[in-house]
Amino acid sequence: MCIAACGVVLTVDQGRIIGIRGDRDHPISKGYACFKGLQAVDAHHGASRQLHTLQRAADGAMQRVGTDAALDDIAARLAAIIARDGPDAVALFRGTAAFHNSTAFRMHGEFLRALGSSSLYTTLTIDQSAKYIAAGRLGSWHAGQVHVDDTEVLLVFGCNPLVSHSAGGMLVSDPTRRLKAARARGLKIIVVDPRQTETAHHADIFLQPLPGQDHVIAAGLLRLILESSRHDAAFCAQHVEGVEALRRAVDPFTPEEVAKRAGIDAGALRAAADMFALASRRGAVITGTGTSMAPRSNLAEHLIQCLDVVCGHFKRAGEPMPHHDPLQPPVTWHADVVAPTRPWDKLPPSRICGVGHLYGEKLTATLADEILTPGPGQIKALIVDGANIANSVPDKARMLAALRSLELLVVIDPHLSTTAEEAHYVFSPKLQYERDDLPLTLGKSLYPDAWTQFAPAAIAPPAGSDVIDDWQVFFALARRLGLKMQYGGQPLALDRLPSSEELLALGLEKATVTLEAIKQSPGAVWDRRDPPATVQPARPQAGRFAVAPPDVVAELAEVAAQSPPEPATDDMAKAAFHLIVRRMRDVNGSIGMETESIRQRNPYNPLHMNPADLVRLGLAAGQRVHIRAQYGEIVAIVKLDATLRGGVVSMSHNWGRADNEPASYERHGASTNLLVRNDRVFESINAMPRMSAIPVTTQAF
Ligand SMILES: Nc1nc2c(c(=O)[nH]1)N[C@H]1C(S)=C(S)[C@@H](COP(=O)(O)OP(=O)(O)OC[C@H]3O[C@@H](n4cnc5c(=O)[nH]c(N)nc54)[C@H](O)[C@@H]3O)O[C@H]1N2
Ligand SMILES: Nc1nc2c(c(=O)[nH]1)N[C@H]1C(S)=C(S)[C@@H](COP(=O)(O)OP(=O)(O)OC[C@H]3O[C@@H](n4cnc5c(=O)[nH]c(N)nc54)[C@H](O)[C@@H]3O)O[C@H]1N2
Ligand SMILES: [Mo]
Repeated sequence: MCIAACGVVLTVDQGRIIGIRGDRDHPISKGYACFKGLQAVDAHHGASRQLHTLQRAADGAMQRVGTDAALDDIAARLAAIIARDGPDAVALFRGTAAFHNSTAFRMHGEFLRALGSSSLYTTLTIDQSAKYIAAGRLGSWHAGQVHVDDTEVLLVFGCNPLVSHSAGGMLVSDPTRRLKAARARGLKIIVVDPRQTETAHHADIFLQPLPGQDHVIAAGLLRLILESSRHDAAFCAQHVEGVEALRRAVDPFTPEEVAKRAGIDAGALRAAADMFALASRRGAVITGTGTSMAPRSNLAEHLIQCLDVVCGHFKRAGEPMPHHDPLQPPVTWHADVVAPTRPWDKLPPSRICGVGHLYGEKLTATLADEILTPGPGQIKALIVDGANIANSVPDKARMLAALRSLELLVVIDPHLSTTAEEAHYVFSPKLQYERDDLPLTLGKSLYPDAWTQFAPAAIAPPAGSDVIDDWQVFFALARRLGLKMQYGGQPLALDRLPSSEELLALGLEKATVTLEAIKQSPGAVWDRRDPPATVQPARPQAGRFAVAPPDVVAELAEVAAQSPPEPATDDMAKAAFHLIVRRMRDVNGSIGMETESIRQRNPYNPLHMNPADLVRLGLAAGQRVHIRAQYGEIVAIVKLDATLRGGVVSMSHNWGRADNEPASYERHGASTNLLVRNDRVFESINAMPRMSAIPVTTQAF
């Protein structure tokens, strides 16, 4: 249910899961599993699960319908839309739950290709898409970063892997034990976060800035490192373009200037630069949603990645590589730069904002407007798999209006989510232990050591239910539409329903192992090379990092020219805060919210506030407050959180229902995406809205 993919052992009795525990023999998670993953009994057998195919009746109520009848009608409507408006009018949204489902994941692309539609949207473009922009502008190191087990210093910006299990390739499963072990062998940690997070508790240096200042802090760190020549000059000479231009661009960001803007101590900034650059030649930066969701996220991500670049913090020739991901084609890794490609420079702009598409996906922040704006390319039908976009996409009011205006909305979801409630049809999918699956793989391994494991269906779906595999919806529509489908590079016959296992096997066309071989081993499978593969020398045609491209330099100059806002003093300003993002330990987005045992511990999403702020405003924990932003307003219950910087409040996302009535807050929570507008504050290129560091006021209800 989350990227960590911890190994578990199920106890099954008469077709029901009756127990679940961490798998002690699993090479990565070693018995570790967290609370949310251990709620499989309730998730699979609980009362909140939707077991039938549903259709919205004329009066708006959801009623049961036969799965085949639903598919017949959907196919007929899709055919009419395509004939009238072209295939791009049919869009698909892939959400978190579908990222954790290999057959669905693969089928999405094949289905859209067969339709001829380029309208693929996923959560990636409202997540850490700044990382794609940074790689496209700066370039990337072919052999990758130094892993947490080998590095001497970690610099963490806006990421809390001890709760999120989500520092890809670094700290995923069992993060606390792994971090403690690394600390015991001497790892130094620097954390930059407005909240003293679980991760920050292990930090040697903790900077607690105002949110939305990561670009300023990174510029300041770069200045300190370059000014004192503590960068890796030899590495830069060989692999980096624009160091002098970068030096000039960060010059205005003196420690005192950064301290003033970001609200941190200049001495602590100096100490962080010393620790990151001087004390170590082996280090790594980690960023997360905190940096990617605040304004100027693309600039921040670029400058933070530049810290690794100027210090030459990468795997060098001759160093061992981690195990190869057996699901990926074999790769020889080199100690050189994959040149920046800036693919968006060659693309037409989106008709809404930002670019037309990014690495094969359209931008999710533009989805509502692509549905609402008439003209060529307007989306008329949308299939949503494993996402709750009514809650998760910024600017909820506009997203809801868009969903309601669609000619056809089809949702695949085990719950009547806020999104499913708006749908014309809802299909009920098999859950994780009812389907055959392989762990997620996105090109590069998400795990510090690559592994894979066949997870066979452990139980059958509930008797009498209509539950189907997600991929079957697309397969069945393709058959009805008479499409020519491919799967795993081969034509896929549509006259015979394949098994999921067949599809998994077909999907491994680039893997170094067959599904049969993976199945031979009941546990996790490694592609062990003995001796392990090592990083090969740079290739003659290798690229160079571009640390100071003109658009980055121009944006930095714009920032330098803006004077930081004066601290406000009036009464209203006392109630003024920055609202920042945070993950809740017990749910993954909204996955788990409907599960009874999880709900009991987390009935709603509280607003976290620092005790001193509460006293200052005369508020108390447990009290209801209005949260007002420039573009919207919600209600929440206050929870004490002494780890927050004063003046900063935080609240988790993807809660709330369509009506967002204050009266139902204790049952459904409130939606922070009502406070975000996607047509006002967004980044260039990727149209990333301002989802963190949102100015708000809070007042007693
Ligand atoms: N339990 C649980 N795990 C999850 C998820 C979940 O919902 N629950 N969601 C999954 C998903 S989809 C994702 S993308 C990952 C995300 O994983 P992370 O990025 O690690 O997410 P968070 O734990 O919210 O950490 C973000 C941090 O950024 C800080 N922050 C906020 N604004 C700023 C800022 O402007 N600057 C800086 N420097 N910091 C800031 C917050 O205080 C917070 O500590 O987690 C995944 N894992
Ligand atoms: N304001 C704000 N908005 C955010 C964020 C934020 O930090 N702040 N974070 C963003 C990020 S990083 C992400 S990744 C997105 C997440 O956005 P989404 O992926 O849209 O959100 P989830 O809430 O994870 O919704 C997952 C849905 O999948 C359903 N589901 C659960 N299990 C299964 C299954 O086995 N199969 C299928 N088919 N469905 C299943 C659940 O019932 C739920 O409705 O939200 C983004 N939105
Ligand atoms: Mo995410």
